[in-house]
Amino acid sequence: MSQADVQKRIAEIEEKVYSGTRLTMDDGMFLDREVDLMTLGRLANYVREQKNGRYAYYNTNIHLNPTNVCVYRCRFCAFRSDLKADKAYIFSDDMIRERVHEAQEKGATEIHVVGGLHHQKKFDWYVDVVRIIHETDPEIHIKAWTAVEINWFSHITKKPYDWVLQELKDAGLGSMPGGGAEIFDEDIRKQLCEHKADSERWIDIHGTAHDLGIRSNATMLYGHVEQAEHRMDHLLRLRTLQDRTGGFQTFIPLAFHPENTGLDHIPKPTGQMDLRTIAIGRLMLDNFDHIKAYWIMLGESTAQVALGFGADDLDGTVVHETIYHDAGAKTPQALTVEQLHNMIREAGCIPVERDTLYRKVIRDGHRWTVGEPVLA
Ligand code: V47
Ligand code: SF4
Repeated sequence: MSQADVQKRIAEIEEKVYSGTRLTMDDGMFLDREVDLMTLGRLANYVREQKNGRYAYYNTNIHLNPTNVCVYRCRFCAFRSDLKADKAYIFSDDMIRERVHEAQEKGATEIHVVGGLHHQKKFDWYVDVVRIIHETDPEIHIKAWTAVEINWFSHITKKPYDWVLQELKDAGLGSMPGGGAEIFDEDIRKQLCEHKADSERWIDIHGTAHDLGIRSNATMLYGHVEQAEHRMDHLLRLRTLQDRTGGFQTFIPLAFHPENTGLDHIPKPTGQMDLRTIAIGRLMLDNFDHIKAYWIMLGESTAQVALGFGADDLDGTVVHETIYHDAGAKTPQALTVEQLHNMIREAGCIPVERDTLYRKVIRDGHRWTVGEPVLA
């Protein structure tokens, strides 16, 4: 493409972005392959400001990975363990209660629960994890179990997804995290995680959850063996489901961390790629309210800069993260609210503490309540 043609095409896309016209697969491919980072950032920041003004959200949360024992062997995963390996662990009921007490002490509004698929545990154990948290603190929002886990529960109980999800909802489940999406393209998925829930199942489970009133997040694992067309296909499949249900809250691009994985010959994605992926996500997912720059995975510096490239959310204080730290993340295990505020203010944004459902959190000493959703 000549330089003049590139400029003409950028002008067409700019026109679409400023008039709120949906971008096509071709537009997305052009953005990914031809357009420089600063142009992507300018356009993505325009959309970000239309949707969220200068607000930048964070939440006060804590992680719980109840077991690392997993039947699957995803090539990108450094977290999983075989049952008999030294690093294998499983939380007892009391350890779960202790984690909830720690969350309460820290004023957390959310507990984020994902883990391995422990083949010796029955579905009741996974339901009990949710039930124990809910009984220990009925106020804390439980964001638990990815679509891969829901698919496993359906497999071991031989019950449909809506039954599994309703059981979990009745036990106290509030919403679902966005993990397990990886890359939807079937060939790439086969190379990464051949046996676990395929993309059709992942999409079906999130659609079923949305129909039951369970909101969820969506992720995309990038920077491994995928190419631009696979990322674009992934984004468009998410956009299609969101058109039908409106149940996704946020999109979280996840940068591949190679250390201790079966793909450790692949270098980590660069800062350019991180920011480009955030910006393209913001531009293509016109029906998503939020784009999350997960600081644990991006690092504080890139996450802060991402607030000017389409992202409006940093995730949270995140105590006890293991999935990324097992895979070589050099970020701290937790950030204080003051550190998050400073990061956000320095980026020229206004910090807003949100709950899992993006409602404003109002604090009075150690107590908290939620207000209305905050959208510009
Ligand atoms: O499904 C695992 C990814 C996911 C690696 O919904 C890796 O708010 C990069 O989904 N390098 C789990 N990625 C984490 C997740 C998540 C995280 C934060 C917030 C939310 C949310 C969801 O982590 C897995 C997989 O896609 N993952 N190993 C790795 N080495
Ligand atoms: Fe198991 Fe999840 Fe790791 Fe895959 S990514 S091996 S499903 S823990």
